[in-house]
Amino acid sequence: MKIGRIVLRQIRMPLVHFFETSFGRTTERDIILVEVQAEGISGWGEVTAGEDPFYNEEWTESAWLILRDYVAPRLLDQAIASAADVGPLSEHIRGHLMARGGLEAAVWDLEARLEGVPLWRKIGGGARREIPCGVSIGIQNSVAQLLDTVERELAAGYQRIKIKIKPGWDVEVVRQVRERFPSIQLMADANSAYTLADAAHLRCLDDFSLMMIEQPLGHDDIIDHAQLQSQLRTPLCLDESIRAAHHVEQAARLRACGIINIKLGRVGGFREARRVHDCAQAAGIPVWCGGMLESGIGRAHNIALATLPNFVLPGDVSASCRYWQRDIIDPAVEVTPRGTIEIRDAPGFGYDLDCDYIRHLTVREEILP
Ligand code: OSB
Ligand code: MG
Repeated sequence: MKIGRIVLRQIRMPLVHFFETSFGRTTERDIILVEVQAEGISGWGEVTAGEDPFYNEEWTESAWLILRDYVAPRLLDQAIASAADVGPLSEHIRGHLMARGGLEAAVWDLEARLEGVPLWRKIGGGARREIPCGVSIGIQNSVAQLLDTVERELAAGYQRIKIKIKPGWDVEVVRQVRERFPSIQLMADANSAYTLADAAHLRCLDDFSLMMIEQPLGHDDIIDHAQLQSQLRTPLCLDESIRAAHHVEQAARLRACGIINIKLGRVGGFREARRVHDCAQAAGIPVWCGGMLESGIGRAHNIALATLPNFVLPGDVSASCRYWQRDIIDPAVEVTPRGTIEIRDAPGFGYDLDCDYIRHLTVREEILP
């Protein structure tokens, strides 16, 4: 396989509803789409970086420069045996995994399309025909609004509810959600808003039978999480801290968490995502697929990833209509009344692209070389 052309596009998409985490509020996404071409066929990937360097160090602008100036030149006109060879071509770059992962995922999609097979098969997935879905609900303007939203998502069939927490929006909010919905699968995500000094406060969350508490401490920490885990009954789940399989080994060795959230972009693409998955499975740690408010392309990649066997818990991959008035894929991602997404058998990531709409949303484009 020889990639002759790479097209970078930045699209701007307003969210149906703002999404607020402990690090800020997002109302509109600026997403980089990566198109790779070979033998007259295109593969597509999505860069999952945010608009600002607040979730991790990457943002849309940094990803654009890294892709254009460092990653794309290494891949263009280079013969590669498989998409698994793409990651190593940019291993000399420190970090910037979301930028690198967007291109890597595009090549996996391309390889699957060239072979006429679904992406889930290409990556070794297919352990299930439908993936279990939960929702991630951001910080709201009031608890009443949050309770209404939880109710609506449960009525739509979603199997578990994740709420975002931060200091000042945590124990009392969780208490009220739990009181109103005593038996639902419930969890909380702090996006690194606490330190070990908050351990006693976080221990209050042990009263609410949460499935897990996600990334309460430092974005790059494992050791403090291990110490906190030893003081909590509720399992911790690591998100930000897991960027590679060796972080899973370290977390398992230290007993820093009971569960891991895998995000395709955060770990730099499918090759590393599979290693993270395999490593967690070997350590007896169940995983689920996280989300980054993706457009349909990233969403479809996530669906393929979540068919690997150890993705046994409901993830954050949900219906397009929760984010977008109109998605860039056709059909949009839909959720069954059972709270699942059914996988598709068409080649590549399995959905058609709405190219007219992508053109309409495009604010920047560059064709390489
Ligand atoms: O921590 O999982 C997170 C969104 C942006 C940044 C970080 C996170 C999230 C989500 C949203 O929780 C998941 C989604 O619905 O795509
Ligand atoms: Mg998270």
